[in-house]
Amino acid sequence: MEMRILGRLTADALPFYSWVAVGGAVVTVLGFLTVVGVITWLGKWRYLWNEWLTSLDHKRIGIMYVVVALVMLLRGFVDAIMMRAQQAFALNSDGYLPPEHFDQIFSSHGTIMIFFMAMPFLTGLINIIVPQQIGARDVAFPFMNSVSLWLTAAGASLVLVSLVIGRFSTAGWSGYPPYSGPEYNPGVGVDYWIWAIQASGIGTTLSGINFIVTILKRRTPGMRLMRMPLFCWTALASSILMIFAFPALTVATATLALDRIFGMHFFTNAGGGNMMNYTNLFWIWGHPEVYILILPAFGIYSEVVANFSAKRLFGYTSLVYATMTIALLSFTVWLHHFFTMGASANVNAFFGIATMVIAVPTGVKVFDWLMTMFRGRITFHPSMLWTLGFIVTFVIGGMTGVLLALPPVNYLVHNSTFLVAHFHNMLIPGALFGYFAGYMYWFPKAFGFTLDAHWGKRAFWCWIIGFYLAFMPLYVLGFMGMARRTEHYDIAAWQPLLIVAALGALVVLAGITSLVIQLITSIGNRDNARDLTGDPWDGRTLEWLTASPPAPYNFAILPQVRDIDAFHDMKRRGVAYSRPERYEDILLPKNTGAGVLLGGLAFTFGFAVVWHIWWAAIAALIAILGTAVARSFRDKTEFRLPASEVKEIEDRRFRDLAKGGAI
Ligand code: HEM
Ligand SMILES: [Cu+2]
Repeated sequence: MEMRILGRLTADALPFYSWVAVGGAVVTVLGFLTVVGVITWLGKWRYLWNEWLTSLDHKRIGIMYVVVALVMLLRGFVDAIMMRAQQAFALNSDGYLPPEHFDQIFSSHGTIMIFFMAMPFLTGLINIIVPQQIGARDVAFPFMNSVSLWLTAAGASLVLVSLVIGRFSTAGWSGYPPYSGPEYNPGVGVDYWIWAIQASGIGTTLSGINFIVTILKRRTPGMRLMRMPLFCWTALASSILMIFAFPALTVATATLALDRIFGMHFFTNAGGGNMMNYTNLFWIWGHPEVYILILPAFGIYSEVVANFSAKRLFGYTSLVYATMTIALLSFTVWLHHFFTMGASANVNAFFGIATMVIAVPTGVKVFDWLMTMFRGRITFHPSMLWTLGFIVTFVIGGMTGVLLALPPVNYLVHNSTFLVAHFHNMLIPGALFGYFAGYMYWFPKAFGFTLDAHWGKRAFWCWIIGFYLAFMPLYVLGFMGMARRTEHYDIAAWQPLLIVAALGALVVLAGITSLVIQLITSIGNRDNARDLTGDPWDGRTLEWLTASPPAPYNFAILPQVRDIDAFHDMKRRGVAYSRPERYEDILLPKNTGAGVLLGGLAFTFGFAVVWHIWWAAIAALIAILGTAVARSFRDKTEFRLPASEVKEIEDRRFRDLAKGGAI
């Protein structure tokens, strides 16, 4: 065999197979160059490196996670619009996308939306908020936090690079063998997918460990578990799912890689393997994954609904138990993703019933949210609108989920657009609306000024109307027999519905545009929208006690908690803003570039393995080990912020508090 220094990487990797693909590559490269150019032009590289990229501050890491999520949301949405356009036109014609390219697009859309939009969004929000809600100064392992971020960024970069060099997977976001195996997919697409997921999946496992230890060990005095805000509980549940579920995905994709690279037979039936092992492993991760995505959103809705009803959350204890019950049950239902595999009727019945049982704790939650609003003084802040839109829409999605959980019904609509409608029904109003609610609710905490409410409301209305237009037709199309991932068709009755769905996607586009306008106008108007008190919404939980944006240490003095809704309670007792006699030195994590380096090496490793550039892969692996070892010999990982500086920062905060009328 001829050995090539660049493995299988040749000039053929450029995307000249289709003009649309060339366009995608050009936009990606130009976008990248523009960002680099603007930063250079502004002379901001040093600032960016010192203050952000190397930062171990949980708030900055969280913000960077959210930036990744928003950028990837745009990319994932472009994919969605392209698919909607293709299906709207492709009656009795090929449309404008060749099948090969269409398949890459649904694969990258699903992969991006789940792994590189939703996951970083929720991880970012947890990072920014949870330490503040439990009265902590940072997460338990700040360096590991940075490593998680950069592993996620490495994975996202692999997906983006596949647009320019080579191709992405055509095997969908779930990558089932045998189609994703070497026999049917000898190219690089599936490899890009595998290594993007490996990098981010390991990052997520580390985040899960980090959040669990933070929540269990870093709570301020008096913050008992049963006094934690609901967002902390859902973050805890989500993190527990991360550490138990993600390894299954890591193993599934790693063994798939072994089949692909070394010709092993984990999933090839003829070689003594079993492809259904992959499907099982994938969904043993995959079902808990949907709760990893949705539980933090439930937490956000809970905070928002209580805050903007000006009431304590109704049924706090039942919400905690419902959350943990859902987390536990989520491991018992994975087989509902492949009822059609042909397990016995009893097996299918078991998993069908287990699935429906989840509707019970979920119903408890909906009931509690409604009761929280009942007789509350409701403020229609945009975050509250996202929450209300969620409650109504989510109930519909939940009911279609119960339908899908019935094996006989499932046989009829399996892999039809009914399923596509169902899971978007859960993921968009269920998860994404929650992240938007959190984004608009906590934005002032992160940046010190509030977001424009008018554009926030417009964004909401466009998203919700667009959502209904885009996805209700898919329920109908499912009953009409339209399979998911259809590139073109010859059934005229489908087309009107697909055109409505495409129009819906355009309305969502208006929603996304509103979000962009909201951000830009709010930044322009920031001097008039300053949050001087750190408490713009008359908040109830501890994150509103810190300044906006918070000092690097969050709390100069760790707060004493006496009640659920700790901050509300402190305000009521008139002790929220008491000053100590004197301040003490505070230890904070020192910045380090090691996380960025590890992310860069993970990217190099992934890219090298994708293209079979073995020497580079081995070099990257050695460098990763070397960096990890070198870092572990570093003893001075913290610095001391002297009490005098703490006092200066706090003096400024109290001046702002007075100016804002809080004291
Ligand atoms: C914002 C509007 C969105 C639109 C218009 C949209 C549209 C689509 C379309 C047209 C498909 C292909 C359906 C088919 O197979 O026929 C699809 C698949 C998918 N979408 Fe979305 N989507 C949106 C948002 C999201 C979000 C927010 C998520 C996740 C958080 C998501 C996750 C997925 C997944 C996992 C797939 C399956 C991909 C596969 O078949 O492998 N989508 N979406
Ligand atoms: Cu499931």
